[in-house]
Amino acid sequence: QAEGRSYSPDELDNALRRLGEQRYHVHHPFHRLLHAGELTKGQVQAWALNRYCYQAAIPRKDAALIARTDDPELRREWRRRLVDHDGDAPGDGGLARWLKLAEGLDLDVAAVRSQELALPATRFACEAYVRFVAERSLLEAVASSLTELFSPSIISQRVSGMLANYDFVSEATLAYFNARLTQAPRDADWALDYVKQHARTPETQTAAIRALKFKCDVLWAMLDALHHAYVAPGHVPPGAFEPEAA
Ligand code: PQQ
Repeated sequence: QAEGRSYSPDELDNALRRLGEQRYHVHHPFHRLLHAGELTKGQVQAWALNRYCYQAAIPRKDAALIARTDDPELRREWRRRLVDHDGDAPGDGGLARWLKLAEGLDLDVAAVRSQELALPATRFACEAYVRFVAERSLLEAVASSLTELFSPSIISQRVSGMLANYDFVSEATLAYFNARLTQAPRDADWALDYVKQHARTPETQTAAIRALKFKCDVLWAMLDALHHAYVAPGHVPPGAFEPEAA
C-alpha cells in the first residue's frame, strides 16, 4: 500500500486474496500429509479431536460478534452462522456433524466433546480467535472470518484425498464438509463485501488485512501443534490424546 493512499475496493480484495494465498493453512505440511494419506489412523484421530475445539469456538465467536453490533442486517446475516453450527435441534448442525466425523474415526465422542485431551496450543489458538472477535473492532472481527474465502478448495482437496487414501474414512464420516462447500462461499462473499464497504481508509484497510493474517496464524498454529505432537518430533504433552500403538 503506497504511503497514505487507500486501496480501491478491488485493490483491497486483491490484497486480502494474496495474503490468503500465501498464508492459508493449506500450505502447512500437516495438511499435505493428511490429504495424501500419509498419516496413521491415530494421527487422523488427533487432527479430528483437536479440530473439534475450533468447531466449538466458532459459534462462540459468532455469538460474540452478534452481541457487539447495533446493525440488524449484520446480526441477521451472522445469526445464520450460529444456526449452521448449532442446528435448530439436538443432533443437527455443524458441531453435531463434526462429532459424527469423530465417531466415524472410532474416537470416544464424549472425550472429544469435553476438549480435555486437546493440545494446549490448540486451546490457546481457539481462545485467541474468540477473544479477537470479542475485543477488536467490528471490521476486524468480520475480516477475521475471511479465511473462509479459501476453505472450499482445501475442503475439496481434503475430501477427495482422504477418501482415496484411507480405508478407515467413508463419505458418511466426511459429511460435515458437504454443507461447508455451500455455506463457506456464501458467508465469505458477504463478509468480503462488508469489509470492502467499511474499510475505506489506509488505517482500516491495514487493520482488515492484519485481521486476516491473525486468523491465518490461528489456523497455522493449530497445525504446528499437531505436527509437533504427533508427527515430528512426536512429543505428546502430558494428559493430551495418545493414539493407540498401530
Ligand atoms: N472458519 C470459520 C470462521 O472463521 O467463521 C468457520 C469455519 C471456518 C468452519 O465452519 C469450517 O468448517 C472451516 N473449515 C476449514 C477447513 O476445513 O480447512 C477452515 C475454516 C477457516 O478457514 O477458518 C473454517
